[in-house]
Amino acid sequence: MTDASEYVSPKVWSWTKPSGGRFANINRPVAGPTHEKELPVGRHPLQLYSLATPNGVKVTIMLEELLALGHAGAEYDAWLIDIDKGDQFGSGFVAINPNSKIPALVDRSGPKPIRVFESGAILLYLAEKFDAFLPKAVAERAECLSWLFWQMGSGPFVGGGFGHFYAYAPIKIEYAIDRYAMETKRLLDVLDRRLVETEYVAGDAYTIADMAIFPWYGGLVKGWAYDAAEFLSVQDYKSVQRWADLLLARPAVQRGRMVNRTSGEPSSQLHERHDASDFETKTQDKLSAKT
Ligand SMILES: N[C@@H](CCC(=O)N[C@@H](CS)C(=O)NCC(=O)O)C(=O)O
Repeated sequence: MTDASEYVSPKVWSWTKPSGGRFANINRPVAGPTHEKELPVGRHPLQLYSLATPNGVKVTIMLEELLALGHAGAEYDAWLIDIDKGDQFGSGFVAINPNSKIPALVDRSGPKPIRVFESGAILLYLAEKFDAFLPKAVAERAECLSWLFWQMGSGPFVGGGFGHFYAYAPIKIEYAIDRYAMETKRLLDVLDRRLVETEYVAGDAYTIADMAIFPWYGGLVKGWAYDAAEFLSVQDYKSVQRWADLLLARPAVQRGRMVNRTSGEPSSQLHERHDASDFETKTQDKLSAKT
């Protein structure tokens, strides 16, 4: 591995060697499918292809919240896309998300299937379809969308920046860790100051902005992300902690966090969800007890 201080960039970059680190086997500089693979389709109107990363969990929380509100049309099949194995590069997945990243949703309730990719677009699509978790009044709606897009814009600094260089990169680069730790702490402070003023991110009501922000920043303050709780002094963000506890107390949030989860306590892992009863009968602890 070249020492960071010795690297001199060539005139033209080319893909000559694996980049190393946690995602070396899936990182590549081109788009498009690597292999033919159809996606499975279940019996429900909504088909979700995902994994329980922070971006995936946003959508399963929303779907569980919609079902908890009584929207039967939000019934869904959640299929597992294993990004470490390259499932996101199968032809069927690329056809519904040309960007090859989870989550991706197909709405099959109408005459023609509708594909939706990008977690923020999926939250907005579902909120509009079911008229839920998105304020109608202009000012409140603008606030909700502002925070939703704040998360979408800032997420890569937390995940691709801080998380990557602190936890996954094959070498520790002080400059990169400093830069992204500083930005991640600044973002936590932005959120903390907002949550001193309001109960939920967009105001008095629980909205898709909370669902988008919770898996990322709630995950950071609860110590679920990158083993970085101490490093980032997450106990200092008291209002983010208060808000994360408020969301964690919601049964739909608890269920949403379990769907497509492949790590952690076996009782918290529901690899695929095809029926509401799966939470009772198909978590990994129950499945391995049967074998
Ligand atoms: N902006 C996208 C980001 C999605 C994303 O980064 N997904 C990651 C997992 S959290 C992924 O699928 N990575 C696979 C890859 O990069 O090949 C969204 O919010 O939907």
